[in-house]
Amino acid sequence: MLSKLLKQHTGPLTADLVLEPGHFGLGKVPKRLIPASTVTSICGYCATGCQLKLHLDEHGRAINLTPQAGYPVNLGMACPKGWQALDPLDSPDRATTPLLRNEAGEKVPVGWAEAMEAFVTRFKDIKEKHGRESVAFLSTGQIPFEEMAFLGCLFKFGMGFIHGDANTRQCMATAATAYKQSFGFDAPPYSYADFEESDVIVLVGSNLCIAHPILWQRVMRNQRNPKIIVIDPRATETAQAATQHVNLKPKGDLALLYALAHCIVRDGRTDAESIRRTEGYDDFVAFLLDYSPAAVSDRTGLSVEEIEALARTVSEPGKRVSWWWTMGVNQSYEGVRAAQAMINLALITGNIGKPGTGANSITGQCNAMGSRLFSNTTSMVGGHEFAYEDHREKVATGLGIPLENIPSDSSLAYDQILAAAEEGKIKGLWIVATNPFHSWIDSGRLAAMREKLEFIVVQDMFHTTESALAADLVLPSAAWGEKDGCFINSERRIGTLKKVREAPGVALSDFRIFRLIARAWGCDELFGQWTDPEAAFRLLRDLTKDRPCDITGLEGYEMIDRLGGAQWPYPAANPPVDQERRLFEDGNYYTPSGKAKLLFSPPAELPENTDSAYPFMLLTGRGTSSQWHTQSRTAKSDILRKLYPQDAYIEIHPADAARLRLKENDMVTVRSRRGEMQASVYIAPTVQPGQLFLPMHYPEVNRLTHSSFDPHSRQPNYKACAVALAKS
Ligand SMILES: Nc1nc2c(c(=O)[nH]1)N[C@H]1C(S)=C(S)[C@@H](COP(=O)(O)OP(=O)(O)OC[C@H]3O[C@@H](n4cnc5c(=O)[nH]c(N)nc54)[C@H](O)[C@@H]3O)O[C@H]1N2
Ligand SMILES: Nc1nc2c(c(=O)[nH]1)N[C@H]1C(S)=C(S)[C@@H](COP(=O)(O)OP(=O)(O)OC[C@H]3O[C@@H](n4cnc5c(=O)[nH]c(N)nc54)[C@H](O)[C@@H]3O)O[C@H]1N2
Ligand code: SF4
Ligand SMILES: [Mo]
Repeated sequence: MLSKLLKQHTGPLTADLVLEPGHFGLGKVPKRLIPASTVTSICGYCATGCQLKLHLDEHGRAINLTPQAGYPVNLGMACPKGWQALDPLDSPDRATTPLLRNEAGEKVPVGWAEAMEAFVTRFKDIKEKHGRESVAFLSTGQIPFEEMAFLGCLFKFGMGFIHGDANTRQCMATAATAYKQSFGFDAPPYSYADFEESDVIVLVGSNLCIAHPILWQRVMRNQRNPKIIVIDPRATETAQAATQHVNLKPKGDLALLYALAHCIVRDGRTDAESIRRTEGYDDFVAFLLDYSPAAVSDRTGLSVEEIEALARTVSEPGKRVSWWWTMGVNQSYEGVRAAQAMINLALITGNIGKPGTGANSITGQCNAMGSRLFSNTTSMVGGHEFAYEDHREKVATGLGIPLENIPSDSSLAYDQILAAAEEGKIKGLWIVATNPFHSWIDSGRLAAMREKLEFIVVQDMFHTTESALAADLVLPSAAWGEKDGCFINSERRIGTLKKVREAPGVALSDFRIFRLIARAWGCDELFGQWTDPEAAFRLLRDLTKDRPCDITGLEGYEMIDRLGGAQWPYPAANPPVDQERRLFEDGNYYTPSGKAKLLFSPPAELPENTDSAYPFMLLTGRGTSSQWHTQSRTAKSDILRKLYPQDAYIEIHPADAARLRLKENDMVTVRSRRGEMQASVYIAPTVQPGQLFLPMHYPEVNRLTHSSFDPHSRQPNYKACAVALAKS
């Protein structure tokens, strides 16, 4: 039944399909129901960044939507989440008023004045007693970047704290770090057109059909009869639809990618011109000597012949090869080096800066790319660094904020913030548009940590998320559709979203909440220019001058819409003309030398391997195209709810199921060293023997996962831990 469900709902629905006359049996639409007008908005779920056309009634309220036909991203398509994007707005679970925990421990509705007083009194009190390192924020990749920047600037430059990180750490930190180290700036080089212009498309740890269905449609539009290779331990929907599935062992990627480079160098299938634009080639060649196909065969689970053949395919002279990766790479204890191993392959074979090529990280959340440039967490707002004095001076001048307010210290990373909370060093936490009590790795630790925290504020559109339930103060926020701003998609395209609904009750946009907080904290004179999202956009735009992400040529929201979205860079000095652009066509990178760096290190051991007590390797990830993360939104749509299994299920190989005498739908207990959960059995050869797969959308899943991190990016290793299975 499950596979049938998955099959039904992986593909996109097109406007034509759904708007076919009489499709809903309505016949002719009565005149009075014809919407008064339409506006466009970028979808608020994934980083594909599809544009939707919202149909408004005569009061300007969105009553329906269709995908936008001419937009260069989605070309008239949307996936089920996009089609149902308005549904969650009407949910009875919406947070409609601030809620404050009283002395009896109950959360009671309060007005904004009382909420602000509690926020300021409690956090100021903690700061006075314990200093500027005692409160942290955890934010998101899912609100407009004007709001993210406001939060980051308010917290660090206005309220005077240091530590803040975003849930992009769970998601994109590896790609961001890999690009920064290799190219000198966090710069995914591609445009979606490259999917259509490639001869060999290699998807590594990416289930595109489920996670980015519209990008899969872009692959399907490729007229070059491409080879589509999926490197994934699971036979995912994408692997099944590809021309080749490379069924490697979990975390065999780094060894495999080095072996591919070994063969390519050995056989002289390199590109001398491209290598001249790199640093470290000789050391890389020496390093690769140890990575012959035979040497990595065990580690990867692949035969020498398979590896040799793959090396030939990804280095065929005259062919355009593109590398694409997502969470199967990023969420690993050695994700940065694995990402860089793909960057290295692209560089040594000359597959960069040309149509249909690239080492391309596909982002996750609608505004993960906005978070990377503007959240003021790991990097300073506008693509700057806290550590550089000239960057601090530029940001201080640009924002009209005293230089002494700009810290030079970098923030603790997400896991370090939570560890500091466990140790009692961080006493206050402000969680904005993320739900870590469900989504963070080894989440049982958060429940314990909660007891140590003096004050938790959760700012969310719902009061029922796992994190909101744990909060002392809930700040009700407007959602996508109820506010303005911009997102940046995976191919660096900036697009606008629009307010087409009123927020329920007294909920306010995150932007307005930050303005209230600035006033209540007493630092609003620093943020006088942040009057509305578009004013903030202009401030931020001007900050990007002379950075690789320079967007000074963009006048404002109207111009972005007129252009069909705009990829960065878009400098005023030299505004680009093409609608779809890739980086590095001139072979110049953003490093001081202008050359890209070839970076590598030996593969490390799995942080938690299987053993006799915990004999299965647990993989986690996305379940269906209709489920989103912790399900706060997708569970609120009657239509989406019908498209996916309601209760947790675990995928197990038929041989393992037979050995354990398990039948389809049997209930099992899945146990790791950290926690356990119940799930029903789904028997399928999609996983290899000895491996199991759990979709991340069920709250118990992260009770099992193992707290281990990439040393360079500090991204969690969500996709490999040891578990045991027993019939319940
Ligand atoms: N429907 C839907 N779409 C989404 C989301 C959602 O929640 N629902 N979330 C969005 C977000 S934020 C993100 S980050 C993206 C994620 O998009 P993806 O990364 O494509 O999704 P995942 O299922 O997390 O992981 C991808 C694959 O990695 C594989 N994998 C696991 N371990 C390894 C390994 O060691 N090596 C390799 N090569 N592969 C491995 C898994 O089997 C899985 O098939 O999706 C975005 N799109
Ligand atoms: N085991 C396992 N765990 C994983 C992963 C995995 O593959 N396996 N993937 C990881 C990845 S890649 C990601 S990105 C994370 C996602 O993890 P989370 O970010 O925790 O997941 P979401 O459910 O998207 O949470 C977003 C929250 O913001 C709220 N919200 C939505 N819009 C707004 C708004 O405009 N304003 C405010 N204030 N709130 C809003 C939603 O109601 C929701 O509570 O999960 C990670 N966790
Ligand atoms: S593919 Fe992503 S951006 Fe496009 S409609 Fe679906 S969720 Fe929205
Ligand atoms: Mo993500």
